[in-house]
Amino acid sequence: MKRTILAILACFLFIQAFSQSAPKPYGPLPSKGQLNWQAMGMYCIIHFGPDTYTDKEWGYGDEDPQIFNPSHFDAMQIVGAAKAGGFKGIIVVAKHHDGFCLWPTKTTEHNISKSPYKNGKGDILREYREACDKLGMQMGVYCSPWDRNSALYGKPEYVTDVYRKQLEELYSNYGPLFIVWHDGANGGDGYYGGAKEVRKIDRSTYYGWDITWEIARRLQPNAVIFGDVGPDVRWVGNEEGHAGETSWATYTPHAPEPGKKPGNGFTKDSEGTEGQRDGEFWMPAECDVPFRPGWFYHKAQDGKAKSADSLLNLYYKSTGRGACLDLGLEPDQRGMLNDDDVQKLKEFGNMLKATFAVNLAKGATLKASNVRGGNLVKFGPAHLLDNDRYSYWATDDKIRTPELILDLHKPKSFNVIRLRENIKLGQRIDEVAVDAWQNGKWQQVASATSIGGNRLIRLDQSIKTSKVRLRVTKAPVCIALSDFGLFEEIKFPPPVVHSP
Ligand code: FUL
Repeated sequence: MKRTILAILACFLFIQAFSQSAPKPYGPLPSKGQLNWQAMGMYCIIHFGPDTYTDKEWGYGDEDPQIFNPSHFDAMQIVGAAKAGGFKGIIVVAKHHDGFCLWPTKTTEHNISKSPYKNGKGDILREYREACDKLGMQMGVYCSPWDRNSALYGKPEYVTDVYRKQLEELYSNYGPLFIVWHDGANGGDGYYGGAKEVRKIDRSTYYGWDITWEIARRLQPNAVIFGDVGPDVRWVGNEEGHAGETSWATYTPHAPEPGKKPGNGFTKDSEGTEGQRDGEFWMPAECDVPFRPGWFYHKAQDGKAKSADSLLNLYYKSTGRGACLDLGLEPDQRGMLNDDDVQKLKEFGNMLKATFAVNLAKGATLKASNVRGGNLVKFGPAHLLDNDRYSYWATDDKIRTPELILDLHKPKSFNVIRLRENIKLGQRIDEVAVDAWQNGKWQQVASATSIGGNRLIRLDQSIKTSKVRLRVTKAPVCIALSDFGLFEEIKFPPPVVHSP
């Protein structure tokens, strides 16, 4: 009899442990491509083309292809430097506004096959692809919608016979892409096949974005589509590399003129900085910023690339606010990154690696005020420390503001706190506060809003404590938190440069 009761009890406990259902997802949810993008956190965009040789930022479109002649183009050096910086991928600017295509396209004569590079047999996209594959980096492309070289620009044929065909070539021939990037700069003066005039387009309708995006969906189903209007990743609204202190992953783009459909280059840009809590779409922000002052290389800007420290600062304000950092790299006329740039990238990468190598919360004893269904195996707080973005601590449906105490067993010093939600279940947490046990009582040391896929809180100074408390102070539903981390920033002294 006793045995039967025990067996029933064991059965009951077993069923309870594995039958508790997961929290219902909340709001818009990320796609597979968006999950990959979120986990990347940082990548680079590389501007290299006729502007590199004319010292311009926006080529007029009349540049002679003969000027494009890098003596030492080295995709491995460029992608390798990005990798050493901790970046997970690169976006190749395959065509900028000047219309010059860095791959041998069938859509226009204005392309690399008309340049002296490799006697007209070169293909920069192919070289980047090979380097990315060798180095385990992801690749994306940017093909400027605005084309100041094309005689057809402004007519419907430009979109149907040139631009969309270029996208088809890029999406078909260069392997799997993690992102396709669309810019908002559109229309204005240009060469336009010799017409040399101003051409204005209706930014709301000209590119037929819904149809244009279908090409990416068909040929690159796992790529995210970036633009002012997403639809997968939104522009943050500035080119300084930072998101808002509060930055929601959800967003509804609005046109600046009432009654019109928003388009790239035709949104209320500033709304991208914070997004909206009740935004209609899962569309987190990308923060783009050039490494040097310009997007293209200019000799006069040698030595002016951002320091490792300022990159770190931007990292907290972008990646640390649930966005991705997109850093512009500028190869020079040889087709390589300048030594000073390479060195700064490396320093930044080393700092990140060293800082985030050890989660000081590991090994802590965790006490949660509530665990969903009492089911520690499935929803317990231990999941916060397992480095898995999708295993998580969840609470009962009614519990929206739980607490967690971490006993670190001995005093530890940290100045960065990391929180991540399991975003497969949506962005659920509005606000949190963190307390440290100091002089026999809890002392609030930090607070943050809009948690999402990655939230880093950098404290003004390090704190030494043996006990930490996390309080979720506002959430519309029960929580699904996947990560809690404590880190101590590690900086290296600048390396000694030996002159030859
Ligand atoms: C901008 C462009 O106009 C710049 O030249 C650069 O390509 C940057 C990434 O996007 O809007």
